Amino acid sequence: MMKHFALAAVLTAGSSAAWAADNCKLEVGANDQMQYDKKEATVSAGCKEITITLKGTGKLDKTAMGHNLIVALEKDKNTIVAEGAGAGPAAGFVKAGSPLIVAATKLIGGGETDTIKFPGSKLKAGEAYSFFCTFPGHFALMNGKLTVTK
Ligand SMILES: [Cu+2]
Repeated sequence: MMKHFALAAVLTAGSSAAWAADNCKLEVGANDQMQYDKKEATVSAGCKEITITLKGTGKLDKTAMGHNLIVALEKDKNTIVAEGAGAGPAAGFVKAGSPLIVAATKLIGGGETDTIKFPGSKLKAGEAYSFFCTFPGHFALMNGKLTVTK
């Protein structure tokens, strides 16, 4: 009983701004087994800036087991993956200037990190977004659901 009361007090005390701030930063690890360490994540369109950090937690070089992280609408995923394959390794498997891409990290290998920042206003709350890797053959395993709240 005391426990429930204490939790309710904490929830009430935490301002909505504090909760929203929690959804402005996202960190995702990517390993040598072609996996992200998250299958879903939530960010808020109300964030002034959303920061996403991709960490290569494996050991392999990016030419063998490179990873990136693209944020886009779920419905555009297949197109972006195909365009990325066409762009090739020198472009990090991302078609430069693609209007379908909300944000994209560079291609990294094990031990490397890349951080991207973009305004939350680039996302629409309630739409179906995804985060995924465009290294050839990876996106079937390396994709997650990105929920966007207000
Ligand atoms: Cu990958």
